[in-house]
Amino acid sequence: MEKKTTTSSDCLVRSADSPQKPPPLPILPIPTSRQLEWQSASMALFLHFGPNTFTDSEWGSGRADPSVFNPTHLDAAQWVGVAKQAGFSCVILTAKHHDGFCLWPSEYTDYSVRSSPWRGGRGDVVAELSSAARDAGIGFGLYLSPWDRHEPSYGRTVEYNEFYMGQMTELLTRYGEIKEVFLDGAKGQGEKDMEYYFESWFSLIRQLQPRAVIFSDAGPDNRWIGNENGTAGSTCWSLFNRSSAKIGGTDPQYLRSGDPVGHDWVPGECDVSIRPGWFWHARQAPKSARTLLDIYYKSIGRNGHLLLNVPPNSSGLISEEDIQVLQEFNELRRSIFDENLAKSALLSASSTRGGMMNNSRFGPENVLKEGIYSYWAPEENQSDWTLHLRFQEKVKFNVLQVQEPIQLGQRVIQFHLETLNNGEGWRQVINGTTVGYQRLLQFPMLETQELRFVVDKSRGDPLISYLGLHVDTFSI
Ligand code: FUL
Repeated sequence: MEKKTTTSSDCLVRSADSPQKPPPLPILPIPTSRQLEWQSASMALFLHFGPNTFTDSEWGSGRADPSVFNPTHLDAAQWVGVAKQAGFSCVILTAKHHDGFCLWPSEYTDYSVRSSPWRGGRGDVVAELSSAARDAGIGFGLYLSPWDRHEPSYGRTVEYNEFYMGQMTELLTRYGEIKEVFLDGAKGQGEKDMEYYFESWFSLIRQLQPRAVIFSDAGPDNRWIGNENGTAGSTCWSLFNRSSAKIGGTDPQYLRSGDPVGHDWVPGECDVSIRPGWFWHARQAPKSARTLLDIYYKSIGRNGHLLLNVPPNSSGLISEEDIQVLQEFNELRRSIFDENLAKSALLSASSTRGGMMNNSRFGPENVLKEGIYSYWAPEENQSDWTLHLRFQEKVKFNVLQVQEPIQLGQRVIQFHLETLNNGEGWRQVINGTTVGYQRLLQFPMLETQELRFVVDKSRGDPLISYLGLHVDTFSI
């Protein structure tokens, strides 16, 4: 009998018939579907607006006359248009800030737009903004301050919780879909002592708006990052222990970095204002586009979500100088990230789940496809986890972008990049900790024809869904 020799094309033909290896098991905790949707939206625009806008204050006393609220040119479509053009996928409005003034006509207080001259007392900012956001196809979220300096029942626990939940119900039933409910933990010193019934509030939000993520210092869905300058830790886990956090009193370092052994999935949200204050003040100017780019690297680039505040001014519009900065910020991001130099590389991996010749769906080429649902997975039980990139000619870059398929858990603990230099062999050039939804690393310009991305430590087999090499000539 003639001996049959096997060719590589035989292998491919045979492999096409053999069953596919399924995805690896997740490593818990993993995100819920609403958290996944929120995380992939990446950036939201925060809108601080209310009597403070007209009285040059930040923490209104709750005693400002409602007649101060009179934005003569309010145009919610302009706010939403600015957000959309600058690449933001959601707008979040201060429906009520600490001063207690309601931007919608609440039935539980007369301290609202109803008592103001704006639109003859028949206006509703929440309604105008929610409908503008819907028309533009972007998400809508709300901030309802627990601390209320106007409401007389504040300080009487049961009464105020009833009042607060009544207001929350109005907001979550009148204005269509709500993507995020933002609860801050601020409270002035010496304020009346009282308890907030957070568990009841969260249950109510789940009942009325099951797709909305709930933000607070301690989650349940996303956590405050522990500072108001938009900066996540350079190690940043979405893993967290809710039981170790207290709204209004959590260690900022724990919030910044998360918890590598946390049992809950509570990713960080980085809030920061484009201006020094949260509200608009005539004498304040916006940050530069380059400063926003730096914030982008330290929030989005560290597995965070960026919530950038752009406060409308007293005429009811986002100011021209802020729009200018947002446009520039958008252009900077596009010119850095639209081109991925890794796309011209020949890719290989130390191993591939299901075997290279088995027509595996986990091959290294997946790291060049956008999104987290296609990814490279190594074979099980390996000691080496490497992606190798070879270029036809030398490439130059100074930014690395990496993503993990977080639907299967956050895994990578530590990684590095190494380049092959003529005669000198492989040289480690940059290293980092944690990846998560997205990691961006900046470094001095590198020039090389061969490159390895190596995972040094991981909570299980590492999975990589995207690898980008970019050039940033703007950062200082
Ligand atoms: C804090 C508030 O005290 C600030 O005024 C601002 O609204 C910020 C986003 O949250 O808790």
